Amino acid sequence: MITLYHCTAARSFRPLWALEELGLPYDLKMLPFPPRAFAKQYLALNPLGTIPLLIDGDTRMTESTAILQYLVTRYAPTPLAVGIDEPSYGAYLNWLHFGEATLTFPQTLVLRYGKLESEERRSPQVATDYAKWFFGRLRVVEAAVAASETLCAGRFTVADISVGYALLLAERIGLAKDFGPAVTAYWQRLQARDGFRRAVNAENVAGEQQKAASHWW
Ligand SMILES: N[C@@H](CCC(=O)N[C@@H](CS)C(=O)NCC(=O)O)C(=O)O
Repeated sequence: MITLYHCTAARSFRPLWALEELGLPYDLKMLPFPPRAFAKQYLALNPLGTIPLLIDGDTRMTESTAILQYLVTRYAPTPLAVGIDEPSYGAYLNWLHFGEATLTFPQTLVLRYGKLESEERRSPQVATDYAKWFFGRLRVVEAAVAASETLCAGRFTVADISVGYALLLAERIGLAKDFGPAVTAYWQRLQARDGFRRAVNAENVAGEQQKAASHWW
């Protein structure tokens, strides 16, 4: 059985969503955020203290987009992956990693210096600058989803989960009001998916049962 360590609305939502889309059984362990402060026992499992941690037999992974790639190749075949022989293979890998490496990075600074730090350490300048940086980068998503329902391959893939999580995070930190029209419509389509709704429900149910949901927004 796959075990996923998760905090509400953290990057571990990517693998949670993928597990629901794939219909795989899993055990969801909820932690308060940040675990390094509020669940110190977690450091014995993941010395980084970061979320996600996915354990599947002897496999242990802590990078959310690598976990997406792992799940759709380890539990293949699935239309959620783009095969090496498909023309969109390169675009697929690019979007898959773009979601974390290019989009989520500036959001992290908006979150940290806009909300998480103590009052005296907050920096509206940093938060504003990195919000602008995020929107500059989001322009390529706006163009892609204005032209197509999904990012690549003419179907929903884990690349959409990777970028979709960045949109979820943007909403939680107050940036969604400035999405362009195509990204707004794309984000609505993603949220309407059964797999997305099941993931949100699983997060809520496990959070309630384990009394661990500590919200950071
Ligand atoms: N690149 C990693 C980043 C993991 C990460 O930084 N996760 C955040 C939550 S969204 C975290 O654990 N922050 C708490 C901390 O750094 O102590 C990924 O994509 O999974």
